[in-house]
Amino acid sequence: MHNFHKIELHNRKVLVVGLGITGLYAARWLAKQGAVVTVSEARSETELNSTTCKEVRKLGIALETGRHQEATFLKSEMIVLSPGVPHDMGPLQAAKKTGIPVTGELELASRLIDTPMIAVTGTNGKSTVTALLGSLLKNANLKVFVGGNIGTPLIAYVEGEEKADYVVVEVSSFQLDTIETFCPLISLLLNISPDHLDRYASYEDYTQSKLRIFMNQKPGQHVILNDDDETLASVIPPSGVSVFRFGVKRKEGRHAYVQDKEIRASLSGGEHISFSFKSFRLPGKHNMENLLAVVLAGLILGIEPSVIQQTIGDFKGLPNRLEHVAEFGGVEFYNDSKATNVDAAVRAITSFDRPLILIAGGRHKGADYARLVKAARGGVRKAIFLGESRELLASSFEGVVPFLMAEDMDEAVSIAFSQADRGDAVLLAPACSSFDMFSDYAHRGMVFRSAVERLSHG
Ligand code: UMA
Repeated sequence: MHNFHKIELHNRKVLVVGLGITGLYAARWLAKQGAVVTVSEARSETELNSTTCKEVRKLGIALETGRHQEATFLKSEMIVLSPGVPHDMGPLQAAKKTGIPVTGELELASRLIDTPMIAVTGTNGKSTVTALLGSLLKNANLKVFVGGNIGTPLIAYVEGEEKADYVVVEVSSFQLDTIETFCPLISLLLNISPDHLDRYASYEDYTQSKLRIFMNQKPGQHVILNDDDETLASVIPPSGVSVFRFGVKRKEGRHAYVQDKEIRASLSGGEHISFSFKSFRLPGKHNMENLLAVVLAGLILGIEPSVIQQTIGDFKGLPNRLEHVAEFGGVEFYNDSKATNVDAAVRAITSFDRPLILIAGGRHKGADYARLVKAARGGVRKAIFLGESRELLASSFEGVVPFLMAEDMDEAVSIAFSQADRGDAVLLAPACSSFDMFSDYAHRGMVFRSAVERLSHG
C-alpha cells in the first residue's frame, strides 16, 4: 500500500536525536525497516519513561542517554531530529560539516506518503483547525489520518495498516525547518505572531520558517491564507499555486468572509455559498478565522456544503482548549484546562464577548497575575478561585473583580452556576498548572466536565 521504495534503510546506520514521542515513533519505524538505529537523548535514563526505554531496547535499538556524544553523531549515515532539538547543538554541527544528511521526522514520513496531505500551520489555532478538518473529512465519509504536531507523529501513518483518502497534518515551524520535499495538496497558514524566539534568531527567521510550508507546492495545489494577518496578507506563494484568502470582513480579493451574520465563500470569486455559524460553539474572532480557513479547504476538496454546515454545528473543539462542555439554564460551560499559564488564560477570557464567571487557580508558577486581572476587568462578572494559588489570586483581584473561594472543582462549578445569569458563560481557565490537585491538565478538565455533568443532572 504505502510507497516505501524512496529511502533505502536496510543496514543503514541511522541516529535519532531525542526520545520524546517523535523519537520513539521514528526509531521504532526505522528499526522495523532494518536500519541500524541508535537513539541519542540528552536526559538521563532515570528521567525517561522506563516503558519507552524497554520498548526501544527490545527492538534492538542502541540507546545513548544523559548527553549527546559527538562520536555517535559522526559514525551515523543519517540523522533524524526530533522537532524540539535545536540545530546549533555542537555534535549536530560537527556531523553536518562532514556531510552526514540530517532530516526531520516530518520530512522522513512525508517522503513515504503518497496520500494527499492537507497541512496546517500558524502560531495559534493550528490544532483546532487540524481537528476541525479531520471532523469535516470524516463527516464527508472520507478516510482520514490526523496527526503531526497535534500529537501523533506523521510516521505513525506510514507504520499503520490503513490507507486514508487524506492526511491532515499539523506542522510546526520546528518541523518545517527540516523539510526538503514536503509538499501538501493544500497548505493553510492561519496567523503569525512572535513565538519561539528562544529558538529563532529573529521574528523574520521564524516567519520564513512558517512560509516553508508552501515552498514545494506546484500548480494544481492550493494555499489558504489569513488576509487579516499583516504578514500573511503580503506573502507570495510559488507561481501557479492557487491562493485563497479569508478574513472576517468582506474585502476585495477575499474568498471567504463574514457578512450579514453568515459566512460567505466563493472559490471562483463568483456566486458565493452561505453558511450559518449560529451553531458554531467555538468563541472568539480567532475561531471565526479558523472556521473560514476550514470552509475554504472543504470547498477546495469538493465537500458538499451541507456537510460543511453540519460540521460547523457538530464540532465541540479540542478537549481542554476552550472546549464547549454543556449548556443548561441558559449558561454555557467552557473547559480551557490547557490554559496553564497567564497568557493562555488571558487569551481564553478575551475570546468571549459575553459576561463570564471565571474559575481559576492551581499550582502557582511564579507569574504575575496583573495581566489576568486586566483581562478579567469588565468581562468577568465573578471569579471563583481554587487550589494552591487561590490566596495569591484573591489578593491580585481584590477591589477590581469580585471573587469567591472554592475547596474543590465540584464546589467551584456549583458556585459558578449559582452566580451566573442567563446568557453568561462559565469558563475554566486556571492560569496555573494542575499538579496541586490533579495528575495533569487533562485530568483537571475531566473533573470539570464531570462536575458540570453532575450539576446538570440535578
Ligand atoms: N532532547 C534532546 N536533545 C535536545 C533537546 C531535546 O535529547 O537538544 C530530547 C528531550 O529531552 C526529550 C525529547 O528530546 O526527551 C523531546 O523531543 P521534542 O521536544 O521534539 O518533543 P516530542 O515529544 O517528540 O514532541 C514533538 C513536538 N514537540 C515540540 O515540537 C517541542 C510536539 O509538539 C508534537 O505534538 C509531537 O512532536 C508530535 O509531532 C508540542 C509543541 O509544543 C505539543 N509544539 C510546539 C508548538 O505547538 O508551539 C512547536
